[in-house]
Amino acid sequence: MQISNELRAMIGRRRPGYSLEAPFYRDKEVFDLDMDVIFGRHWIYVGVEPDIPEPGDYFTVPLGRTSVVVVRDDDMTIRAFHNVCRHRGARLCDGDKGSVGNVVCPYHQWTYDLRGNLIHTEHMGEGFDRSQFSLKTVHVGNVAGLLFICLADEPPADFEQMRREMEPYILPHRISDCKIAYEEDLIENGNWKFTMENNRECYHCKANHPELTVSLYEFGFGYQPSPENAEEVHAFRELIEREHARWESCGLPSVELEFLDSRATAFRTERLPLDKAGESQTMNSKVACQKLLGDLTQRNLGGLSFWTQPNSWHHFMSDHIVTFSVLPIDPERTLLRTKWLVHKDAVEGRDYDPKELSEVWHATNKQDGSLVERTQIGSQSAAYQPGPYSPYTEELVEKFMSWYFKRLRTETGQESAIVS
Ligand code: 3BY
Ligand code: FES
Ligand code: FE
Repeated sequence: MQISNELRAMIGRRRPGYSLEAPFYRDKEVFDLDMDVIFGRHWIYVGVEPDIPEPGDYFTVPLGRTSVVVVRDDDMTIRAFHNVCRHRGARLCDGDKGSVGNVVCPYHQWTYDLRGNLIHTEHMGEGFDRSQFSLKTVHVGNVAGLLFICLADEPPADFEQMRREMEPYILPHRISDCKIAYEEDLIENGNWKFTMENNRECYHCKANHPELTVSLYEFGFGYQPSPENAEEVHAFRELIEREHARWESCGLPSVELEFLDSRATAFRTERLPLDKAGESQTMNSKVACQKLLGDLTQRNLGGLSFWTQPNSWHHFMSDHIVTFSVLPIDPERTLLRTKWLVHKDAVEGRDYDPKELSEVWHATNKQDGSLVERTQIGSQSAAYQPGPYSPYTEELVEKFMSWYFKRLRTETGQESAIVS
């Protein structure tokens, strides 16, 4: 994509450790570049295997003006296609989710099988070669049941490393044996980078998240560490080490992995203790589902978190999983798609109550949505100028932004390519 000299200069003069110049959160040119370079050329987290348990099940993913259909075919393979008919371009699948035998275009009924082959058309004549009009495919990546798509012809090859490194962490929670107990789409009135900046820090947690901070340790998640709190931070690090040893001895990898810098497919993970009962991110920090995930037998396994760039975070506990996908709609609106997973044999009403299960993150998402909107509004005032990130509690915000700029510069040819 060609970019203007102004944008090129703005990318070039980004000041590390500071929030961005206002146009990065508002301008259409920046948004188009984000959709091309960031969302068009990286692995984007979109959903989970239990979204589509049966052949013919599909879900749609809105990404700016693009829509992708993720579908399970008759052989149980998960595939993804552009949600665009090869006849005259009509949107094929409606709604967020559904189930089909074949994909039939509502306009003139061109019909595609679940592998994207065009198998039926009327009035196109004898010589019409349907094989030339298959649906356009999109790459699918699967990390232990977490589904990613990549719109690029050649996706970043380092996805494989992320898969290899993350599978041992995630597999014990057995996503493939889960069902979605609750899901929610929230439209945040802000640029997607505000959503991500907000997620990468917990500086705001104490004042804004009464429900989430029931189970979060004050010094966990980069919540309040700073030199003034050196003693508490040290004690928390010791607790982490003890808990890691306990969890690792039960076969649960727990140590932090951080690859946020040098990779196209950047991520970070760590299993952290939870406060109070230490079982789950709930209003009383006890499990919300009596049936535990996979073969897990202990409830107090803390929370395994997995953060990916550009667009997701996930929390895995002994009883449930919460997973978040950030999907830009336009420069000033972002869809946050959240799913709560429990064991597929857990019975609603007996083992869990969807309201209790989702209470903490439902409230937290709403609070974060208002913070994002507040920042969108404030930062568009003439008085706004980029402000400094805390070197203690906003370190991961800076890491997100430095990755973002590295990717922009690499992909727009302002820097020699980094290894992917
Ligand atoms: O969900 C997260 O990963 C971050 C860290 C803790 C709170 N939060 C919004
Ligand atoms: Fe799909 Fe005509 S646009 S069949
Ligand atoms: Fe928050």
